[in-house]
Amino acid sequence: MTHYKSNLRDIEFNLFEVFRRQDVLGKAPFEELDEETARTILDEVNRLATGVVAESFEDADRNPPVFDPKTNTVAIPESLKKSYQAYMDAGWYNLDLPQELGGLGAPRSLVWSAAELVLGSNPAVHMYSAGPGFASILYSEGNEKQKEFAKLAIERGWGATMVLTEPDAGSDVGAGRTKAVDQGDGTWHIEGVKRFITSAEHDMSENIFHLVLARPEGARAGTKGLSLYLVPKFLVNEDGSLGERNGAYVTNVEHKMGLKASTTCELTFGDKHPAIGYLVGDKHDGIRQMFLIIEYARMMVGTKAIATLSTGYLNALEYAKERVQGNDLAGDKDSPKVTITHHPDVRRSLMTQKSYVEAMRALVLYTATQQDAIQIAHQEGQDVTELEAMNDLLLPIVKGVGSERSYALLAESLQTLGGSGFLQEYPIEQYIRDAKIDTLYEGTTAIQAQDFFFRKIVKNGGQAMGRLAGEIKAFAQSDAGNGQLKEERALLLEGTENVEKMVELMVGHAMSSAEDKRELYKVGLNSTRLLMAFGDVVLSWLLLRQAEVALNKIDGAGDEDKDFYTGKIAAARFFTEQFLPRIAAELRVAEGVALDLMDVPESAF
Ligand code: ST9
Ligand code: FAD
Repeated sequence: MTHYKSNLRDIEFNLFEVFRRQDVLGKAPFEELDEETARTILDEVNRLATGVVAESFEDADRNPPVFDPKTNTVAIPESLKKSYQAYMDAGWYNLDLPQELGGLGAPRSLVWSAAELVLGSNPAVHMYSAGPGFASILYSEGNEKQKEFAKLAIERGWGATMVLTEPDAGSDVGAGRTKAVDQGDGTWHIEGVKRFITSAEHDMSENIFHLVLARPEGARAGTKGLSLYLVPKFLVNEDGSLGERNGAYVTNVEHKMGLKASTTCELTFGDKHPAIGYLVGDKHDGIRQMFLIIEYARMMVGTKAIATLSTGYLNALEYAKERVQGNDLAGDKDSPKVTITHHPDVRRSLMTQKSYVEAMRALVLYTATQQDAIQIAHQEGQDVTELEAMNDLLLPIVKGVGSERSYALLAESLQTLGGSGFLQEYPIEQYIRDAKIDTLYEGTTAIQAQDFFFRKIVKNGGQAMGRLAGEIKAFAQSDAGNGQLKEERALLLEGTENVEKMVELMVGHAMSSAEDKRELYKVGLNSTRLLMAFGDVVLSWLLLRQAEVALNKIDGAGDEDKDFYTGKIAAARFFTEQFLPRIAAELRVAEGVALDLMDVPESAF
C-alpha cells in the first residue's frame, strides 16, 4: 500500500453526474473517446497513481537527486526513475496531445482528472513528464523546423523546461537581463544566468529542451522586449540524431523545504561555450508565447495543491476513524471510549477539509469544462472570446485559492493525527512541505490576486465576472434542491452580492487613482482578500450544485451511494453556513482600508 489515497468516485461524480461530460464525449472533436473509455482510462491512471508512481514518493524525498558540479549532471534516485518510467511507458501523457502529434486529443476535463491522480501521487513525476506537453506548444508556435523538432521530442520522450526566472527577475519577469545575440544565420547566442528552473537537468531522457525568455540586443525594456528561444541541451542534427552538447549547463541544484524529488536548477547560458538558441516561430512575441505555457502550468499547480489536500484529508480521515481517545462530550465519564470522529472539534476540522477539497476539485473540473467548450468551439469554427475570458477569470482562482486553502488546510489534516501527524511515519508532514511551493511558483498569490482584479476583471470590462456572478445569482434565486437548499441559496445570494460590492469598491479606488495615484494602494491592500472571498462564493455555488444532484439521486440509491450523497449534501450545507457569512466581515474590512499603512515608515516595521 502506498501513501496515496485517491478519490476517483468524486472525480467521476463531477465528470458524469454534475458536469455531464458524457454529453460531449463520443462527438467531435472527442469522437474517439466515449464515457466507458474515459472511465477505463481513469481506472488505469488510478491504478498507476496508487501503485508504482506513488512508490518512490517517500524515498525520493529522503534521498533526493544528487548534483555533480564537476560534470554539471544530476543523478535521479533509482526509485523515482522506476516511477517515471512506468508512467511514461503507460503513455498517458498523450491524453492531452492533439491527434496530429499522436495524442488522444481528450477533453481537458478528462486530462485534468487524470492529472489530479498523478499530481496527488507523485507531483515530480508529472513535472518530469511534461516534455510532450511543452513540445505540443512548440509545435503550435514554432516554424517548420521547430515543428519537426517537437515531433522528435515527443517520439523520443525528451524532457523540457520553462525558463523565465533570474536572480533579480522573479515576479517581475520584465526585469530579466539574459540576452540574445543574433548570429545572422538563423541562430542566436543566449547569455546569462537563470534561476529556479524545474527539471533543467536529470538523467531520465537523452535530451532536454529549454524554452527560454531572453532579450534580443537592443530590444525594449520590460516583458514586451522579451523573446522566446528554443535552447536544446544537445543540438539536433538534420537526420534527427543528437549532435554537440549545447552551451546551456546546470550550475547548481537547490536544497529545498519540499518537493525535493523535483530538481530546481540554476541554468547558465554561454559561459563554457556558446548556448545556441532558435527564435520560436521566427517572431519576437515571447511573453505571449510563454503565457501559453504559464496558463497551463498555473492550472497544473492549483490541481497539484488540491490533489495533495485530498490525499491529506483521506489519510486524516482513515486515522480518525480508528483512533480511540476520550469520552463522548455528551456522554458520562464511565461511558465507552470513542473514536475521535465523535468529538465535535474533530468533525468540524474533517468537514472543513472535506468541503474545501471537494469544492476545489469541482472548481478545477468546472474550469476544465470551459476548456472543453473552447476545444469544441475551435472545432466548429466558433468565436471563443467569451469562453476564453471565463477560463482566464477562473485560472487565478484555481491557482491562488487552490494553493492557499490547500496549504492552510493540510495543517488541519496533520492536526487530526495529533502528535503522530508530526512524524515522518505518516505522509502529511511531507505533503505540507511539498505543497508550500504551490503558493509561490507560477506567480505568487499576490500576483494571482492582481492578475484577477486588473486583468481578468478590469481589463475585461467586468464581462466574464458579470456572467459568472449572474449565473451564480440565478442559481441562488432558483428552486434548486426542491426547497431543501433554501437557506443555503439565500446565503449564496448574499455572499455574491457582497463580493460584487467589494469589486465595485475596488474599481472605485482604481478609478480615483486618475486623480490621486495613491488610491491604487487600496486596491493592492484588498486584492488578495477579493480573490479569496470570490473563491469562497464560487466554491459554495459548486458545492450547492453538487448537493442538488445528490438530493435528486439519494432516494433509491444503494448504501454506498447513499453515504456519498449524504456527504455531498452535508458538505454543501456546512461550507455555506460556516464560510459565506464571513464575506460580510471581509467586505467591512475592505471598506475600512485606508492609506495609513502605506505611511508607516519602513524603519517602524
Ligand atoms: C515557474 C514554473 O514558476 C513552476 C513549475 C514548473 C513545472 C513545469 C511543468 C508544467 C507543465 C506545463 C507544460 C505545458 C504543456 C501544455 C500542454 C498543452 C497540450 N494571461 O500585465 P502585463 C502577458 S515558471 C495571459 O503588462 P508586466 C500578455 O501577453 C515562472 N497572458 O505584465 C501581456 O500583454 P497584453 C513563473 C498574460 O507588468 C504581457 O504578458 N513566473 C497574463 O509586463 C504583459 O502583461 C511567473 O508566473 C495572463 N494572466 O509583467 C511570473 N498576464 O497585456 C509571475 C500577462 O498586451 N509574474 N500576460 O496581452 C507575473 O505574472 C507578472 O504579473 C507579469 C508582470 C510578469 C506578467
Ligand atoms: P519575489 O518576486 O521576490 O517575491 C517576494 C515576495 O514579494 C512575494 O511574497 C511576492 O508575492 C511579493 N511581491 C513581489 N512583487 C510584488 C508585487 N508587484 N505586488 C505584490 N507583491 C509582490 N521559474 C521559472 O522560470 N521556471 C521554473 O521552472 C521555476 N520553477 C521553480 C521551482 C521552485 C521550487 C521555485 C522555488 C521557484 C521556481 N521558479 C521557476 C521561480 C518562481 O516562479 C518564482 O520564485 C516566483 O515567480 C516568485 O519570484 P521570487 O522568488 O523572485 O519572489
